[in-house]
Amino acid sequence: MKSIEGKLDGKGLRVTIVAARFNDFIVERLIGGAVDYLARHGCDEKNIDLVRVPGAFEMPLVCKRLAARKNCDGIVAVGAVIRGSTPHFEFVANEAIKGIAQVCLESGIPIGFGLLTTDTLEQAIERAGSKAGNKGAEAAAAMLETVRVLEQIA
Ligand code: INI
Repeated sequence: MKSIEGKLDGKGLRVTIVAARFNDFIVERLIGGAVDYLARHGCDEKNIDLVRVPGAFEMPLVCKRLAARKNCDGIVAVGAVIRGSTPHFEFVANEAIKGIAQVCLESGIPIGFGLLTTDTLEQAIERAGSKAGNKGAEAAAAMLETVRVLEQIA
């Protein structure tokens, strides 16, 4: 059986993190998780750019523009949509999820999906570096692995 796997190796990769400013308190921790993960997996911090956008709704458009420029190997999108304080939670979350998936498929650039969608602030805190891990780091790992898998599938 031939098995193809992507190494979690960020050496030589150029990565852009797209971060929503909404729920900044949570998102800063997701950014920190992503940068820490990338740095610990060989990515030179000089090759990591950070682009801030107002909220999750704006993430797909900015990811689309970044992907079209073709000067990064992968994108990590981080943000937090929290139902408790968001009457239009479903709309914002759904548009962000759909849009990012579409950009990813159309551009062929791997996008690590680090958008938290939670019912409460407490759940968001849990996923932003406390007891349920750090979704920013997980998204960075997924992006790295996907970049390396795609390299092997010509
Ligand atoms: N954006 C978020 O990233 N998270 C949220 O929880 C949120 N809430 O609560 O509404 C949110 N709204 C802003 C939205 O993403 C846009 O920036 C705004 O509608 C302007 O287009």
